[in-house]
Amino acid sequence: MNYNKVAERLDNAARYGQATAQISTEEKFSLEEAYAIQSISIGRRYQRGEKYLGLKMGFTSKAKMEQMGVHDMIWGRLTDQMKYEHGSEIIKKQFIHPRAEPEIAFRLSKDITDKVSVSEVMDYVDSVAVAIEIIDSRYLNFQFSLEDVIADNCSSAAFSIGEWKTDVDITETPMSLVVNDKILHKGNSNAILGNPLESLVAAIRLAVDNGESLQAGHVILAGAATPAVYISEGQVVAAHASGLGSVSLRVK
Ligand code: OOG
Ligand code: MG
Repeated sequence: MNYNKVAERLDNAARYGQATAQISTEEKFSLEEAYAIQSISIGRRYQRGEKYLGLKMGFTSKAKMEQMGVHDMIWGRLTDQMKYEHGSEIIKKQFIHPRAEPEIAFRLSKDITDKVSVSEVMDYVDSVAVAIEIIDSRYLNFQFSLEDVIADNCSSAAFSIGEWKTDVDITETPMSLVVNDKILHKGNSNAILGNPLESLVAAIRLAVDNGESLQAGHVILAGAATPAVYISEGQVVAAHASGLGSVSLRVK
């Protein structure tokens, strides 16, 4: 398999908002190869000047695994181009078939170079927030294998983070996804691997194992606690988490 070619194809699909066929139906490839392609594809974004902001975890809840028919944890990279301010506008036409999902975000207080345990991980976090993630698979009909979605940087497209808060326990936090003031999905942060801190620990382990840097200020999204919903023009899409408040985006 020509990794560079596949990476270019996925990067272009994201850049120009144009779906492409699944890679795995053309050629089988391994998880390791999928992460190699992701890394090259993200490298193209860095070449264009985008900055690495942190990591996102995927398929850390049953709700998400079942919705997408994929059953293993995945991780991808976040860049500054994906970041939207709370309350800002997101232009649907720039995406293919975007979906929104509610998440918990962690911000690191110090650089991390080694694995950490659940009991010590909060020593490395300065604050937590509610977030909306916009995922936009670059594959036709939002369908993919585990390898496909990893190569596609885990469908990462955009995210918005609410107010950063300190001293909020987020282990069992009711969360919801709200569109035009209507609650479409209710969930709980404990749906994320039983405790979102487990997702953070896993993200750190994966970053350390793969030589990905984690520094003070970097952000980690723990994965959605509920299924994702397709978004359309004119909507206000919000994520809410008890004790963390809300974050919203206007879809144009
Ligand atoms: C892959 C991304 C999964 C999550 O929070 O579980 C993800 C997808 O569903 O397209 O971001
Ligand atoms: Mg997500």
